[in-house]
Amino acid sequence: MNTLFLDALKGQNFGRPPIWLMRQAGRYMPSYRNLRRQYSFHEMSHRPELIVQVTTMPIDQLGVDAAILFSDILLLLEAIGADLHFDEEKGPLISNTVTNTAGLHAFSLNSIPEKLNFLPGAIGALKQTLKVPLIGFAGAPFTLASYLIEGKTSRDLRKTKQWAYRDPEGFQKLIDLLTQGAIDLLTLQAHAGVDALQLFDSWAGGLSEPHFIQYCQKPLKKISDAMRALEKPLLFFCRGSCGFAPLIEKTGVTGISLDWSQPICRIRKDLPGIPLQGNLDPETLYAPLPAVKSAASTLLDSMNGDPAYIFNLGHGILPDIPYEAVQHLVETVHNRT
Ligand code: 1CP
Repeated sequence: MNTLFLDALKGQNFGRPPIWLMRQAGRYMPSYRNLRRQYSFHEMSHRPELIVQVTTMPIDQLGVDAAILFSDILLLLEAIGADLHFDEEKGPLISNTVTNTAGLHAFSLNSIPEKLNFLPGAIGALKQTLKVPLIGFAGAPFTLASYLIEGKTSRDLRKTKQWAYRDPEGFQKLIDLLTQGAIDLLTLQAHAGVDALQLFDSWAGGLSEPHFIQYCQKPLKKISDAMRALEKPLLFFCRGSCGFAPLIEKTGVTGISLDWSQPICRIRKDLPGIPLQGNLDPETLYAPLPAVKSAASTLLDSMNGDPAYIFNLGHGILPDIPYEAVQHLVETVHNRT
């Protein structure tokens, strides 16, 4: 078993830094695109044998040091009652959006175990074959709320923020529901055997500080306490995590996954000890291969010898990134001694 990733999460990695990549199983991989010609994304994320096949692709083909369960943060919304559809062009769409507290009655956490009953089997099968740790994940309440309210990926989160400002009490009810939903999903994955967890609050970077505290930091503290009780390490990612890092650290979460807006060594100076993951700009991978290597080496040099450092991008791999660039990146990190 390759334990570099779990060692770094304990602050005790004295070897080279581990590398895994957010969205490492996806459309930039030729083998993923081939399989996707045969199956819809819905089928691929619901059939255990396909989940296992896709989760292991980046391990077998790239040799990354951790696997992340092939799934999507929006499956939780589907499991609690959202009418979710992945459109080939427009991305995820939800038709029964919620705009006020009266609409919350349509959603129930009770259906999670039944609707996601395919996950424990897929996780169990993965644990039998993988030689690297398996990461489970969930979307954080604010980001999930944004999909339930906007019905799609939104750049400005207008309806979401309008609700939060107009009716804070009602909006809090939605956040509370989704906080418990995230805890239920992470607990299900923990019981099924994942080694670590990551919470994605992708769109929380657009919040004011008081709203970040209320709708991101406080729920994260609850979720982090629940995962500590289960003794599972939990990483937290949001766009804007560099700026909000001190608030994130206060929650007691195991580690922080940083976006690329600041040098990671600067965050390290302010937050000694806590595991830090990141934070190469994902678009670096469009550069010629020698430039990819040089950017990765600069980042590695800046964190040289840090026992709590995990190499990753500052956000997910984009679908049209050249596969060779990702191969080159992984080799660059692996060749560190
Ligand atoms: O067409 C296809 O083949 C589907 C594309 C796809 C894939 C490969 C979607 C639809 N989801 C996924 C997998 C996925 N999503 C993973 C898998 C594990 C991994 O390899 O990392 C994970 C962790 C996610 C998480 C996710 N989904 C987030 C949070 C992380 C992030 O990148 O910010 C969000 C916001 C989503 C929503 C989502 N799902 C899919 C799309 C196209 C979108 C819209 C947002 C986007 O494009 O990033």
